Amino acid sequence: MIVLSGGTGTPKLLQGLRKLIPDEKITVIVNTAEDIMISGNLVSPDVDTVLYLYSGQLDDAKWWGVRNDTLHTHNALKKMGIHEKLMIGDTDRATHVYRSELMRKGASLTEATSQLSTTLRIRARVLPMCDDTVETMITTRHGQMHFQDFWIGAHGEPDVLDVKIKGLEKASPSIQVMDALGSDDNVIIGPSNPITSIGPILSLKYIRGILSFKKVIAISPIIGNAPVSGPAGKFMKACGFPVSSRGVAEYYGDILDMMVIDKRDTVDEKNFPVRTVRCDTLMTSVEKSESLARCVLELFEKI
Ligand code: GDP
Ligand code: FO1
Repeated sequence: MIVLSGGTGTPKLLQGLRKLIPDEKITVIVNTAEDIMISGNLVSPDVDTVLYLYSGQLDDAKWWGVRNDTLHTHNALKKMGIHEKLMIGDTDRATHVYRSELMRKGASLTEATSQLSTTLRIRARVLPMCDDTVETMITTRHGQMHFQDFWIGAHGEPDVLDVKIKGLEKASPSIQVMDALGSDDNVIIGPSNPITSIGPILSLKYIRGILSFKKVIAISPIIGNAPVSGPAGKFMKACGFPVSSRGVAEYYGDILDMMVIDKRDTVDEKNFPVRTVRCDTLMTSVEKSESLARCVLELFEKI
């Protein structure tokens, strides 16, 4: 099973999926367009969330960082006048240092992630979507800024005029991503931000073409006219899509075989661009994540 993931909604689903399928049977292709250098090391928030989930370290109250992490280095740097954009926990920073040291010695992000997975005894295959540098840039009336400056620095508050993924035109999926897609027919697009988490993966060359030959089921991250959390609504509006499950289905287009929408969703299913199935998609507990994952797995039998 292949799962396309960002750093919050889909990891919640993975938490349930791993109760039903052994980790070694899962390949997670993870967005890297929110990656950022902090104090000389590469932070890959979505990849790290997935790694921490599978290694049992994730702070699943925030869905980023390590549970009970300390901030000694971050706070010491602050006293020295270095204000890091992201609050980096000490154990989390060790991951960034380990990754960046490997990369400084010539490893790709994919190779460094594989080493990290081995070190953390992770059996799922966690694949960054690519090894090229890609950056999500948000345009507001104050100008263009990095996703993390918009989301953390500006608290996600400014109106969004446009979203651009810098570097995507020159980026390619890694060989490992291509191999994984070549050897598995079932793909779940998790309930992640369509524009900034799934969009970058789908926009890489070859990906849409390959997915059109696969069984692809997406879970909508939008219920009614709002995302469950985060800035997806603002981003969809800025990109010209309705903020609804229909908007998500229109954005994903004809790669989809089915879309799971929430049982409470008020969307009109008449002339929906793809076959829909209703489930409880609000994953407020591991049990609810598992039951959504079970529903999705059963749907693959019906395609
Ligand atoms: P990010 O990388 O932190 O932005 O995380 P993702 O892109 O993976 O996830 C963010 C998206 O997950 C948001 O658009 C939310 O609406 C969606 N989301 C979060 N929790 C849930 C949930 O329990 N159910 C559904 N359906 N969507 C969720
Ligand atoms: N999100 C915040 O809102 N504030 C933070 O200080 C913060 C630090 C941080 C450190 C490491 C990491 O992997 C993620 C972190 N996040 C933080 C989450 C991150 O900004 C975004 O939510 C993700 O990029 C979205 O996937």
